[in-house]
Amino acid sequence: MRKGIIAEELGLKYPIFQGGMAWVADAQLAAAVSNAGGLGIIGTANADGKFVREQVQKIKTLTDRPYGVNVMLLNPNVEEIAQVLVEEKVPVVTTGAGNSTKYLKMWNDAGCKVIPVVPSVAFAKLAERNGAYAVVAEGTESGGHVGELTTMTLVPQVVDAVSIPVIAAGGIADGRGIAAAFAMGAQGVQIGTRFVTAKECHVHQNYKDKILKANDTSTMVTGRRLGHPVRQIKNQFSREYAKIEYTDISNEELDAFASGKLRMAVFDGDEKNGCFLAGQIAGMIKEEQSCQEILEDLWTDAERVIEETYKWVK
Ligand code: TUI
Repeated sequence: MRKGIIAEELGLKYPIFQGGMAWVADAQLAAAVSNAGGLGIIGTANADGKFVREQVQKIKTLTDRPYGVNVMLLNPNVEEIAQVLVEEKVPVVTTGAGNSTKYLKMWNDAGCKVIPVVPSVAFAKLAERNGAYAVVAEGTESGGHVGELTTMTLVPQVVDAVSIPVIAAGGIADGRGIAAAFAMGAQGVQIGTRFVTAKECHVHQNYKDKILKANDTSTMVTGRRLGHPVRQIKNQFSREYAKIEYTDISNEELDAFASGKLRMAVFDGDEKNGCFLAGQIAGMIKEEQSCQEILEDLWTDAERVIEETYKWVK
């Protein structure tokens, strides 16, 4: 199968991005994905500029292939990080959880290819107007911070609304998802949850096991009241949060209740108190594999699906 324009322009073997997952996607995971022919993306969550510079310098020692850095726009250190990415001449910058307008020019001027993650047509058009290279249209099936629209409805509407390339995300973990994304007009995909279980991913084994044991209804969304809906695997933490979310608890107390819980999941594997971000497709992921195995498997599976589905229109 031809790898397509976006992969050619970015210098990738496969048009497959690894999501820049908060506290999960470090330089080690991103380098493994880039070395295997996808686009590895370092997640920066709430980190500071120093941490991001160290991660970028580390990935430069681990791979000669293109890579990206995701900027979480709710991060109070975003200005400092934006500058680090310019100084380090990061090839691809993706953004999430907010409006990237303020930073697009400085990153474009520095030669970074900027690819905002968008939850709606309006944000996709805004990104295009401001000079984005492409957009990731991310459906609510995703793990972590989510919008309202599904991948099935969002991707074709974004494809129709903009002329820049569209990458589909949310609910994709195998060749069927990739084939569906191509059918909807996307030129590539971004995958998160499946890479959490990658052998090169450093998360606590309990986090991987939660995904490997999940089924189709294992995730839920909390945080709508504060305007930051987050999809995660159901556990004691998510149930307790849901129980208090619409009581008379103050916003500050609610925020404090969730603070640090993702790190408890990632680093301590705290099954009761941790917040295990994962997408709705977690139920499909049944084995730990290397990044190379994941990418090869995804691509051969997509080729097979596309050949087989042709019979339905012949
Ligand atoms: O960003 C993500 N996923 C994330 S970020 C994250 S860390 C976090 N920490 C604390 C609170 C919330 C999150 C974990 N997972 N995905 C990309 C994404 N961006 N999905 C949806 C959006 C989005 C939402 C609103 C993009 C733009 C947007 O604009 C709203 C506005 O008013 O600017």
